[in-house]
Amino acid sequence: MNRFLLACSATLAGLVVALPAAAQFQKPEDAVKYRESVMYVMANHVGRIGAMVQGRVPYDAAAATQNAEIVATLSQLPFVGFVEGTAGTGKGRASAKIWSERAKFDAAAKHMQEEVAKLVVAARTNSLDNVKAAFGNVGQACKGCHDNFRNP
Ligand code: ASC
Repeated sequence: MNRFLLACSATLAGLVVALPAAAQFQKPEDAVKYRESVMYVMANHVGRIGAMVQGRVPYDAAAATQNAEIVATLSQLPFVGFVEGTAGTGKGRASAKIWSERAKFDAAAKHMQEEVAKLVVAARTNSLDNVKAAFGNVGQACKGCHDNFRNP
C-alpha cells in the first residue's frame, strides 16, 4: 500500500471509531439486536467456563483461558448498543434506568469488564481454584447489573 492510501485508510479508521454510538446503527432495533446478540454469545462462553467451575465438564485449562479471552473481548462490545431511546424497543429487557442512571450503569459495565479481565489472569494460571474464585466475582458483576438494569 502506498503512503497516500495508508494515510486515507488511517483517517477512515479514525472516523469510524470517532462516530457517535447512535450513528453505528441504522435504526434503534439494530442497536437492540446488536447488544442482545453480544450478550447471548457472551453468556454462551461464560457458560462453558461455568460448566467447568461446577464440575459438569472436566476442567480444561486451555479451553477455560480461551473462553475467558473471548468473554473479555465481548465484554467491551455491548455498551455502544445502549443507544438513547431504546428502552422497551422491540423485545428488549433493558430498563429505562440505564438512561436515567447512566453513570451508575457505566460504572457497573466497567466493573464487569474489570472482573472479566481478572478472570483471564486467573485462567492463565491454569488453576481451577483461581478460576472458581474469579468466576464467582464475574457472576456477581453480571447479576448485579441485571438486577438493577434489566426488566423482569
Ligand atoms: C451467566 C449469564 C448471566 C450471568 C448471571 C450470573 O452465565 O448468562 O446472566 O451468568 O446468571 O448470576
